[in-house]
Amino acid sequence: MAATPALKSRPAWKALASHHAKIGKTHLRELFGDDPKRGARMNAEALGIFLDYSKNRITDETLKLLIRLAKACGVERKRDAMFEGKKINITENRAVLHVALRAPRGAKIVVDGKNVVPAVHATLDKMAKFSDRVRSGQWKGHTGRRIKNVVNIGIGGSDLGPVMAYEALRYYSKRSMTFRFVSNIDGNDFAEAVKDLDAAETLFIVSSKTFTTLETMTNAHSARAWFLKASGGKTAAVAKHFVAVSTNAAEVTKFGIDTANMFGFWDWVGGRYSMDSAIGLSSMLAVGPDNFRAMLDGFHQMDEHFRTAPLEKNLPVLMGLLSVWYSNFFGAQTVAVLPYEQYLKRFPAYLQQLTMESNGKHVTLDGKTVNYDTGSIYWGEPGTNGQHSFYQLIHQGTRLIPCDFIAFVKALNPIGRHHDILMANVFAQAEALAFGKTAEQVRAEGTADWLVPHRVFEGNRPSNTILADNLTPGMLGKLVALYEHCVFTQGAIWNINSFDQWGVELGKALAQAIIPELESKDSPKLRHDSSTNHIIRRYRKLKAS
Ligand code: G6Q
Repeated sequence: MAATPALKSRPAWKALASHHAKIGKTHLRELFGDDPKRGARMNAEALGIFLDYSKNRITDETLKLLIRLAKACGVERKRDAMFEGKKINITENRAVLHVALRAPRGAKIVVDGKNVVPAVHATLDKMAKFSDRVRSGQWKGHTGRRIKNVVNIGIGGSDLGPVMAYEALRYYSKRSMTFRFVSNIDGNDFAEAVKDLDAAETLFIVSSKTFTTLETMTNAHSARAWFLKASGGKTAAVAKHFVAVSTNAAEVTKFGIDTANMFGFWDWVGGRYSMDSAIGLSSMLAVGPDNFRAMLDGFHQMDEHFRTAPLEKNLPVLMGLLSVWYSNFFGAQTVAVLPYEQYLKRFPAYLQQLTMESNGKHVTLDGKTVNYDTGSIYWGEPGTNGQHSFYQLIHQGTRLIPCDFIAFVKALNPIGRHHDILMANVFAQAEALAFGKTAEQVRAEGTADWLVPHRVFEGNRPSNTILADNLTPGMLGKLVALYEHCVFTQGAIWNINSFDQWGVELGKALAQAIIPELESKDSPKLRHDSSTNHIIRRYRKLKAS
């Protein structure tokens, strides 16, 4: 196999670098001034999602060059390899097939000689049957009462997706049921989650791909102890109140959950790509199987768009390329994701994991240290709240922060003038960031000379505006898949493995060595650096006092 040419020595990259030297400083005022049709032209639309990318610091030439780079880096070839079930996660020798989780019944995706789609649908059917029984009250707790509370215990990919989806689809959720999510090893998380719950009406879903994660297993054991204490120590009752979502049947059995109550998935589903697998059981319990399937259909539509649309009209490809443009040619370190939709309040947190765990890598697929930045830092808060805090830095600070504004035409809860005011804010922010306010304009408002510099907005701060009709389960699926494939596009350009997470694995191992040093009765022999040794001794001394 021929060695992959280094990214920066590719002609397409060099062309972008000299193009950046030419147009990098051009102001959006000028770009819009020179081309009155820019706003109506520079957009792409698919599946009810309208992407206005005209307020980016690009020209038609930039886009052409970015597409050239995508082609040169094999984005299409790599994408096809993923959809075909090739083992593109080379460090773990795994296929990457979250797209199979939402493939329609009857589709064929083969891994190791086996079509995985029938098993996906068998699990979905099992989840649907279970969800219907719990939601209808047919599934009863050990005292014969129906389940009213669902507590998902999981962390990382086994938590962030379920929490985000529950919040995002709350409008569609069963209001007679309560949903809680426990992730942190900090006992406060568990204590507060169950404080006001009646154990006889509570179902715990222990969600863990490996079923060995310290936080999740510790919380699951505490949940079991809490439940047994509240229900008079009846071990037989546990079966009615604990189910598992995992790939590890042996550990599930060891914990004491009947594998009949286990919902499986597969090693080709990465944690951060698993919200549409059985890890989404809490989401299905909240919104029902039909809404869950509608969400999967939205995911699948975006998969098909990513797989088949020409690159220049391909929403995730365009968004991925634009972020590479800012990250690698302007030195932008972050991307702000700003949903003007309260139900998407956990979407930025979800994206933090999706983007940064996937693309926070410092070596290429062939193990060479990169000489360019990878993995933009994604962050954000729902609008308009962010406007009253960190937007200041985006408007007038010294750093370039490209923004993704996400907005919906229709409000789920139309109340008076709220929605028009909300939309006015999102459009106004994108406009102000792009065009700013010049010293002349500030002066013309009658501002005193000394105050003028403080009130000038340079503008030229880029943004995408994503406008969709309304937040349905299907639209949530499309949005998540949009970012999943945007991350894929970035990773393909950077030639990194977006699907492993050795840094996270490290975290899982590190604490294990220190736990016995904190718990042991006798003073342990400490072999850390002097700072770690000192703080461990201090902790031991204070906790004993
Ligand atoms: C996701 C990560 C990580 C993982 C958690 C939980 O891509 O690998 O966030 O999801 O560490 O792992 P388990 O599901 O195995 O408990």
